Amino acid sequence: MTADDKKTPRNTEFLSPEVFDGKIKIGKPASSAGGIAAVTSSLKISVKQMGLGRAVSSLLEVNQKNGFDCPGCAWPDPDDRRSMVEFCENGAKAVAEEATLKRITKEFFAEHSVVDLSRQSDFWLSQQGRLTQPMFLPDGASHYQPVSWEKAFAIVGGALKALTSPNEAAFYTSGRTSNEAAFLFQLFVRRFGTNNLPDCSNMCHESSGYALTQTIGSGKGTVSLKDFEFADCIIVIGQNPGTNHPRMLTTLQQAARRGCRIISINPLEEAGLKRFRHPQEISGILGRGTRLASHHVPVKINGDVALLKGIQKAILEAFVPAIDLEFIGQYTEGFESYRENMAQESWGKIVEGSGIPEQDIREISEIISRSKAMICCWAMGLTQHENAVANIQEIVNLLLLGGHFGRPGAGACPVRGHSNVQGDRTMGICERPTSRFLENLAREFEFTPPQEHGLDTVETIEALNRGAVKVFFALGGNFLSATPDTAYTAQGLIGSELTVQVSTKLNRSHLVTGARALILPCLGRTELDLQAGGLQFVSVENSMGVVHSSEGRLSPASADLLSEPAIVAGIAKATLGLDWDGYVADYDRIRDRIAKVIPGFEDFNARIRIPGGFILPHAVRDQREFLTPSGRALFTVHEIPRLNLSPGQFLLATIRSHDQYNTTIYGMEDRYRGIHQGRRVILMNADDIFAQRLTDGEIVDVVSHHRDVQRRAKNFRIVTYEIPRGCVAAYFPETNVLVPIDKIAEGSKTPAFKSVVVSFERVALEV
Ligand SMILES: Nc1nc2c(c(=O)[nH]1)N[C@H]1C(S)=C(S)[C@@H](COP(=O)(O)OP(=O)(O)OC[C@H]3O[C@@H](n4cnc5c(=O)[nH]c(N)nc54)[C@H](O)[C@@H]3O)O[C@H]1N2
Ligand SMILES: Nc1nc2c(c(=O)[nH]1)N[C@H]1C(S)=C(S)[C@@H](COP(=O)(O)OP(=O)(O)OC[C@H]3O[C@@H](n4cnc5c(=O)[nH]c(N)nc54)[C@H](O)[C@@H]3O)O[C@H]1N2
Ligand SMILES: [Mo]
Repeated sequence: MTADDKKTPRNTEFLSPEVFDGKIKIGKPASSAGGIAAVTSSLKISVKQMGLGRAVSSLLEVNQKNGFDCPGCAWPDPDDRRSMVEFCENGAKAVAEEATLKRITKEFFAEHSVVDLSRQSDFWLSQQGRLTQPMFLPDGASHYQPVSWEKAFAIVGGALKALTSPNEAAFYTSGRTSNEAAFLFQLFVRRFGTNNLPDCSNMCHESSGYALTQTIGSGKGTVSLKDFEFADCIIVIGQNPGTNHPRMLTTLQQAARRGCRIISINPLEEAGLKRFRHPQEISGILGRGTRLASHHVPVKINGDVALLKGIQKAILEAFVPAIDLEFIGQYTEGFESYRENMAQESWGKIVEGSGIPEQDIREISEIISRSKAMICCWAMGLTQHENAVANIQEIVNLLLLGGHFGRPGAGACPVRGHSNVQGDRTMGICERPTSRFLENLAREFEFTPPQEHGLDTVETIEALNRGAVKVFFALGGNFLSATPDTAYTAQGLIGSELTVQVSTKLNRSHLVTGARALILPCLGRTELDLQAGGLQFVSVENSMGVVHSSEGRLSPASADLLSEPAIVAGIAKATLGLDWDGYVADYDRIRDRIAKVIPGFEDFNARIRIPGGFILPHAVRDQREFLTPSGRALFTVHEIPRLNLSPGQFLLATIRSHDQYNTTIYGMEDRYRGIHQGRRVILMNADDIFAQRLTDGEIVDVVSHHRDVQRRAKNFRIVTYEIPRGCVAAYFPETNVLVPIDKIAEGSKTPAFKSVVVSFERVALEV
């Protein structure tokens, strides 16, 4: 510790080191995904983190029927064809990240001050290994200090009890949390007296849930994995499965081999949608692999409403037999005004808004109009814009037009991110709970839950900045780095009294804290969870509503870790005097209560023990029943958004590289896009680079513009890339400083992470 550290005002200095990475190398984007490189890349990371033996044994357990659920993504597991190793490169990396043999001990925290740590890159922080014991940062201290669990709980309980109102605390959840932990967590928070339950979903698929609930009466996707075997057309829009849901490529490969048409709609032609070389097939290793997308549509960033309207207009103009008038008459409403609006929409605006020529749009609409069973898959490319809800409702319109709901091989498929983000919502992690949910909770637990809606993620940041939230508690995640407007979020967190992070790995949210801070290290999903009642398993819900068990197999990273349910119970006891020891001893007891509160979970403990689990009921999928107020699905009308860019301004989409898991950076490679050994890049069209008098390789600062406020991120290298003109892409979380806190989606309030208006300023690089 230096004298200097003691004087430095804690936390404020580094939100992320903004130094240019001089080692960066740019190659050609890949023409296929998978292949042997996928195996070698994941093995390299796995062996580096865990050594060979542990690498092999842990990978054998992923997504097996009696093993643990992969923490990588929420794509479902096939029922019948689970090969011995359901291999997935990025799943393997996610496991390696958690099962690493590296450890962060109290000596580490004694050696490094918080300010020192905040000077390190996210990659460095991610590489330090697993957190092993609870740590406390007292007011004014420069270093974290060890603390007992009991003392840690007392600190949290004390701070919560001292608040004037329960609404002065906010409780964030990230989507790896199990159903059991999530259920206890929301129960504790509501018994404490608030609905302030922001979650990562607010930044993720909130727009999907909102848009779907309004139009089809359910917020979840309407397909199961089986449907992919019957689809004759699959649209993948605003999603990069090759990196973020690699197991989906196997599903797409099987579909492509059957002759199913796959249409990719994305400003970038991602390698994962071009060809797939299955690493478990000989032809995948030696051959060229399977062609996946038969058509790629390079839509402009946020050009999707325009494009989808164009496709529908063309279908309405030319392919009347393709329109399922019977379905429309029987199950929907709003068709006439929708049709009228489509008829009036101008091709000029459609082509300008989407960046796609009329001819190409007509070609795509012809394929779609021939489909008898179509699935639309989407992810963040649609959900993170101001008009995100409109994006998704145009998908719903397109599906309604052909009657693609409640029919085998057809439906809406929002592809979820975090492996249990959907389950956490089902368990009641939601700042706007339904009154039905609250009634069930009240009946089962005999208390009066708060009725008033709570704060979502963006509102929490604003409340922190107003001083209205004083205690911030996070069950997982990395709130500081994952949220928009990093500097503003930091300011809010720094102004609070106490920040608490339940975590497995070190991240920047441990370094930008309230006056006091706690790190509470927990078991990860890969680890044995031994409680008084014996070994425990947990449950999760995948992207298609299948609930199944997940049981860790590796020895815990440290003897001092607690499970998430145990941590929640500890805090409930310290705050409200609740005795939840029985729940912690035996998670069956939590599941018994879930069964009584949440529809679809009847007989939970028996059904969760069936290998592969059980599927939750879904009115649209199972009965073609639309639970909207009118009982009908809704056609909706949306204007094509106007982009309003000034000269020199571009629309920036902030995206994931191949070597990261959200804010956790596994490595510096984005192999499929040809970006090596660096992350501070701006992918830009060659003609735009020329027109801006920039050059490839030049270093620029990126400045974002919103409502007269400018935000800046320093030192990015310009990279020539196939991307529509006027559009640029760069990685998150480095660019989160640029995302305006007050640019959010209408309805869902999701930050517009994929629609940031930016310009560039040349930098004279000091070498
Ligand atoms: N390995 C790995 N797996 C992950 C994650 C991870 O970080 N790493 N994250 C998990 C999480 S939480 C999530 S939510 C998912 C995210 O999965 P994705 O949604 O696939 O992730 P993103 O990288 O945000 O990119 C989305 C895609 O949208 C495209 N896009 C950008 N703007 C637009 C637009 O305006 N229109 C259209 N049509 N496309 C656009 C981008 O080019 C990109 O290909 O993945 C999950 N799985
Ligand atoms: N610019 C930009 N910003 C974005 C996005 C974007 O596309 N662009 N995407 C948004 C999306 S889709 C999402 S979902 C959010 C993600 O936001 P978060 O979920 O908050 O962030 P993560 O990076 O996934 O969280 C990583 C941390 O979780 C902890 N962790 C890992 N496993 C466990 C576990 O089992 N238990 C506990 N308690 N902790 C664990 C580790 O300590 C790790 O450091 O980011 C959002 N932010
Ligand atoms: Mo996400």
